[in-house]
Amino acid sequence: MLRTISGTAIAVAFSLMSGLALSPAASAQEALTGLQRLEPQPEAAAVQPGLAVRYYFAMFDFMWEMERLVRSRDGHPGEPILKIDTFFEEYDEKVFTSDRSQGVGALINGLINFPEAGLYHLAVLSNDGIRIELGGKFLFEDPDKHLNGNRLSDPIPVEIAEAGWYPININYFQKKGTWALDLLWSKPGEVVGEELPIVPAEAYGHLPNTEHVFVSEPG
Ligand SMILES: [Ca+2]
Repeated sequence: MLRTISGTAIAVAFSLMSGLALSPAASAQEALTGLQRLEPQPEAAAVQPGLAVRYYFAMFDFMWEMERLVRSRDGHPGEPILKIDTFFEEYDEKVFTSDRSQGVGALINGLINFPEAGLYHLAVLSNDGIRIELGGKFLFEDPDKHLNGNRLSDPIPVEIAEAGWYPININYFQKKGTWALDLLWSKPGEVVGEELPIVPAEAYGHLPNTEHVFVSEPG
C-alpha cells in the first residue's frame, strides 16, 4: 500500500499546522553519493522481513543521551519493525514493537532495497529525535526532543549507483506525548512534490544476527 503524506486527513492537518511541506526547491540540494551496498549481496532467502530493533528505556531529551546509553547497555530486543510508517494522535500508542508509549529509544538496523539505480528522494517525518545513516553515509538528523510534535524533513536527494540492498541504521527516541516516525521516498523519474510515498515493507529486510552498528556523528 502506498500512503502519501497528504493522503491522510491527519497528515494534511499536520502540514497546515506546522507550515512545513515538501518543497520541490529543496531537490536542488546536492545529492548524497558514494553509498555502499551490502557486499556480498545476500541471497533472497536469507533476508528476513523488516528491520531489527533493540529498545532502551529512559526519558531522553537529546539523541546523545540515548547514544550514551546504547554504548553501555545491550538494550531489549524487540520483534522486527516491518516498515517505518506511523502516525498517531493518541497518547497511549506503543512505540513500534515495544511495550511502552513513553521514554522509548529504538536502535533500528537492517537493509533497504533500492530496486533500480538512479536519483531517489527520501524524507523523514519524526517525533521525537532521529538520526539516520544509509549505506555507510550520514543521511539525516533531527536529534532532539520535538517541542511542537511531528516534523517533516525536506526531500533529501540520494544517488544510488547500483540497485540492491543497502545497510540502514536508525537511532530514534520518543520522550512523551504523541510519537511518529515515517520514512518516505520517490524513485528515479518520479515527481518530487508534496506527496512522497511511504517506503513499502518489501523494501526492508534484515539478516539474522547482524551486528548492531552505531550511527556515526554527522559531518
Ligand atoms: Ca513525542
